[in-house]
Parts: sequence; structure tokens; C-alpha cells
Amino acid sequence: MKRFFSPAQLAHAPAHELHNGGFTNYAETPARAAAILAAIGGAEEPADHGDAPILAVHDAEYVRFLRQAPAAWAAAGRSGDAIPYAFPVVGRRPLRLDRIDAQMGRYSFDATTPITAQTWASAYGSAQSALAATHAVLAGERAAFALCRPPGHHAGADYCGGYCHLNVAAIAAQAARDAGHARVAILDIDYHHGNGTQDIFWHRGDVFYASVHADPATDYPFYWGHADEIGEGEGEGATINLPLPHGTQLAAFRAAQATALDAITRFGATFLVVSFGADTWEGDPISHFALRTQDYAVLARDIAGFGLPTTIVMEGGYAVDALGDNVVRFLSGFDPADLGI
Ligand code: OKP
Ligand code: ZN
Repeated sequence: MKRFFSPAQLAHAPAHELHNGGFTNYAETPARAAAILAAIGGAEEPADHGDAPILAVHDAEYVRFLRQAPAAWAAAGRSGDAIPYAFPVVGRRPLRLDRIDAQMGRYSFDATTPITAQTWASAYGSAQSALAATHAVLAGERAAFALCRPPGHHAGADYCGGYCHLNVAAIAAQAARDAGHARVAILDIDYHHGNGTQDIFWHRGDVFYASVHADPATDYPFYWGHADEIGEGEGEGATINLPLPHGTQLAAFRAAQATALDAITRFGATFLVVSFGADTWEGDPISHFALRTQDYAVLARDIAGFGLPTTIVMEGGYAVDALGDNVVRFLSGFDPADLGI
């Protein structure tokens, strides 16, 4: 299987995240990408498709913010990573936000996603990897893997959060739409609900969003991913949420994924984007499902069985020592030759 990764994606390395009332080491490390890269035996550097496919999903003002936030942070006399602390909960009417702290809160939904001087370059590379994989599939590959890092599914059109800045799955899906696929589906099997992806396509009937994830009643991102969220307007019925309890093992996860795939089939998608997270693994340090490494091949075979051209984008997975094996096992379900990479 073709796979894509840009070395620029290693540069983003925040020192800390706010977790349980204090600062802990940032879980979404460059070592994650390095472990996957080693396990899959390298990757092609993506071609540069430029800003346009990013701006097809994200607001221009938000992209401008991501690019200039580190300079504004430094100009305010701060050292270290930029982190927001105030959020416009009461509404986001158009205001002139001069102070970097005001901008940080406006364009973030949580305080766990620092922005560094390298963040834009890494997020841009991550998006380009997703685009390169998508264009490989559009050109005839049955499936392709984008080693996206930073991940994307928590990022909305105009906000970052959950370690995510650019929504790589949404960018891939939109690229497939723009290449002529009238109905595109996103299957999100990361442990966490992909609130950003859901938000981006919430009102749209042309991109289906299906997610299997930890119940937001117990898990981040709390405010999205409940079973009664189905989209609105043109998008009503084009979102399906399948929350599962702590301790979920293969059988229940596989059944939920089958429900998601059935819905995608009924929708009539001709192109699939998989948001793959390996944080459903039994030993993940920040998650509470119980999938085993060999289970990923089963899940991938079930997906591959639907026969849709498929872009696979990497989302979460924080057990660095197991991450490479888990990813290889997943990819092997699409192409058994990938088990021997
Ligand atoms: C990103 B992805 C644990 C609290 C939650 C944010 C989790 C983001 C997960 N530190 N922090 O969906 O894997
Ligand atoms: Zn996750």
C-alpha cells in the first residue's frame, strides 16, 4: 500500500498539556510518528497541493491565526508554547481580537492543544500527506495510508483542540468530493469522537460521518458524539454516532463498525476516508477500550470488504511501543502484503 509522510510533521513538539489539573508531558509526540514510520518501513514524501484544499474546509481567518499565533505569542513577551485560557462561551460575534490570548481562546475549544513555532509546518505536512494519499486513491490505488501527525478529527472549520489543528479526514473527503465523487463517507474509529469532522459536515448531505467511539458521557470530547446527534438540515441523517462503554472488546466494536458500514452503504458512498486511531488498544495510556493488536486486521478486513476506494488517515494512539504493530496490523487487513513490511 502506498503511504505518505512529510518529515516536517516531526517538528511540532509541545512540551506539556493541561491534564487533570496540572501540566503533564504532551501525549501526542513526534515519537508516535517515528514508531509508525519505522514499522511501515518508510513512506513517500507527499507532493505539495498548496493551501487551496485546506481552505476548502477551514476558514481563512483561522488558517491565518494558526500561521501567525507563534509570532504574536513571542511578541507579547512569552516564552514557551502558546496555550489559551479564556474561551468565548457566550458567543463568537465578530470582534476585533488584538490580544493573542483572545485569539487563542477564539480559535480553540480546549486548553490541551498548545501552538508552537513549528505547529503550522507540521499540520500543513499532515494535511499534504492526507491529500497525497487521497490523490493516489483517486488515481486508481484501492487504498492508501497517510501517516497524519498531528491528527485532525477534533479540529473544526475554525478551531483547534484535542491535539488537532487541520482536519485531515475532512480535507481528504473534500478533495474526493472536488474530484467528482458525489457522495463521500468518513468512518471514524479512533477512541475519541471526531467532533471537528462532525461539525464540518453537520449541515451537509454529501459527506456522511460515522463514528464508533468512547461514550462522551464518560470521555473527551464530552459535548459531542452522543447517539442522538444525527446532523441537521441537508445533513440530517448523514451523521451516525455509536458510543461504546469502557472495556469494549473486539466483538462489540466490530458490531458497531458493521452498523456504521451498513449506514455508509445505504448512503451510497463511492469513496471512503477512514480516521484510524490505535488508541482503542488495550494498553493505551489515555483510553479505556480493550482491542488487541490482532483485532485491527479483523476490523480492516471488514472495512476493505465493502470495496470502496479508501484513504486511511492516522488519528490517535498513544502507546508508542505498540503503535507500529497496531498500525501494520490494521493496514494488513487491506493488503496482506503489508504485514511483512
Ligand atoms: C486526540 B485523538 C487526556 C485528556 C484528553 C485530549 C485527548 C485528545 C485525543 N490527556 N486530552 O482523538 O486521539
Ligand atoms: Zn483519540
